[in-house]
This record gives sequence, C-alpha cells and structure tokens, in this order.
Amino acid sequence: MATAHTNLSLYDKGELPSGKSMRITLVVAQWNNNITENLYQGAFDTLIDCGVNPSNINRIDVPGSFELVYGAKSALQKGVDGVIVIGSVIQGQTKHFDYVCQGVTQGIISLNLASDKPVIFCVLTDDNMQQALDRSGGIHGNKGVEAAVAAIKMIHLSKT
Ligand code: DLZ
Repeated sequence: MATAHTNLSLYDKGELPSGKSMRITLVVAQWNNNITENLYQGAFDTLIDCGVNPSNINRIDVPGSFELVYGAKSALQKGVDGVIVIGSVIQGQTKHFDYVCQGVTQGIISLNLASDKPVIFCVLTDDNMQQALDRSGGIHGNKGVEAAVAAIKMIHLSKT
C-alpha cells in the first residue's frame, strides 16, 4: 500500500467512460473539514471534468466519518447511481481512531455487498495532519480526484 512520493491523481479523461448520465452523491464528514473540503472539491471538479452534469451531483454533510455509512445508505435509498464517502480520520491519543476507521470501512463494505450501486471509499486514515494535507491537494495529490475516477469506472461497470 506504500504510495510514498507517488502522486496517483493524474488521469486520462479520454480513457474513462463518460459521466454524462450519472447521478452521484458525495457524503462529506465535517471532522477535519479543512481536509474533507479539499477532497470534496477535488472529487467535484473531476466529476465535472468527466462530463457529469452539476445538477446530478448532490452533497450530504454528516458530523464525522463514523456517520458516513448512514449518509451513504440514505443516499442509496433515494436512488443514485453511485456514492462517494469523504472523510479524514487522524490518529489521536486514544483507540478512537481504530474504532472509527474499522466502523466506516466495514460499514461501506456492507453497503457495497448489499447494494447494486457502488459506494466509493475516500476516507483518509492518517497518523497526523501533515499526512492528510499531503493527500488532499498536497505532494501526494488529491484522493478526492482518485475517488471520482473510481466512481466513474464503477458506475459504468454497474450499468454494463
Ligand atoms: C470522535 C472523533 C474523533 C476523536 N476523531 C475523528 C476523526 O479524526 N475524524 C472523523 O471523521 N471523526 C472523528 N470523530 C467523530 C466520529 O467520526 C463520530 O462523528 C462521533 O463518534 C459521533 O458518532
């Protein structure tokens, strides 16, 4: 999983399916919102760049990453082609980090198994704020961009 010194956020639009008819909801955690806003912007701009109609992109805000699962479930119930969950969990001095990371990861896996619509995981799980900054528009790119590319690919897969 090591991506040190690697920026994976470059993509070739010409090789991606068109997002023209896709309806996508972005669920955004408000914890560490200096990070999640950058991830959101990276994802939003990439979806637009890939042809998704702005009126087909919805946003739901939730308090923290733990609530991303409920936010995604509620978006799926309202009928969308795919969901991107966006969060940033940063290691503190307690075990809360582990429980939040585990909870949101298992929850999103469960939703993907239960639904025929993909839920894309854009949750940073970092040791410190600098690592999060580096991956939300810094030296390691913007994981929001990568999540949007994954969403376009997975929604296309779900429709074919
Ligand atoms: C409580 C908590 C802590 C300590 N840290 C984070 C974090 O780094 N990132 C994040 O997204 N959320 C954090 N939370 C909040 C939990 O995700 C959740 O919102 C609360 O436990 C309420 O259910």
